[in-house]
Amino acid sequence: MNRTVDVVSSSLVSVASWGLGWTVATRARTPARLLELYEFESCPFCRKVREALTMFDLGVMVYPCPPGGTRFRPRVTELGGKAMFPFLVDPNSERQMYESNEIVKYLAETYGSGEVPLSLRLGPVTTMRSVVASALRPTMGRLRPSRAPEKPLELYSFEASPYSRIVREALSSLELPYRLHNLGKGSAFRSEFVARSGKMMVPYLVDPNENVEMFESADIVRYLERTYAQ
Ligand SMILES: N[C@@H](CCC(=O)N[C@@H](CS)C(=O)NCC(=O)O)C(=O)O
Repeated sequence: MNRTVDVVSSSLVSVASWGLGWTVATRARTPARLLELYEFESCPFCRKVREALTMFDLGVMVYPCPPGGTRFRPRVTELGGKAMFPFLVDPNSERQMYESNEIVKYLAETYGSGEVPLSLRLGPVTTMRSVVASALRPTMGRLRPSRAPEKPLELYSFEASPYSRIVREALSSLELPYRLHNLGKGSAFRSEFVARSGKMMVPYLVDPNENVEMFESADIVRYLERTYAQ
């Protein structure tokens, strides 16, 4: 896709999503063990959970499960009994769950203030604007054959960042697992990130397999394709 069209349409997704996942609403307590989310980038229900994660300032381990994917989808069926996404695993409480609204409520009650932000509890309205947002980039994040990395990658991002979305789509389509560090506006983790990377800009990819750390979405996507696509 032409780069300008790519960035403009990704920005439109953020607008259509009401900009949710731009700022931290209420900082949650950081779980002792990392939460695990099985999802895919274009899924509107998964987006609601990712928005909540940025709004609660929570990181998560992402296992991408694009339609037709074979790397992590079977694990979801094994654990939960069906291939439906999003699927959250909390190793702290040993809870596992489907249903985006249930997951958001669980996160708010277990790690946050107990309250789900109003914008995420408008029922069908909350869901419909996410469905519309997904329709703006229908072909992005489709499954592509890839080689699995030995160690998971790491991505510094926040949900509404148009440039980060382009990278998340690539990670999703290549089924590359990654630790997602959410750095919404107001995140408690921004200063730590700046100390590591030198400036506050996302996306920022860390690949411990190749000792690579980089900014710039276009460069990151090119790197992922060159290194992992088959
Ligand atoms: N009510 C569920 C709906 C979840 C749902 O329908 N997810 C779709 C993806 S957007 C799904 O899992 N489809 C089956 C598949 O992808 O194989 C929720 O809010 O989590």
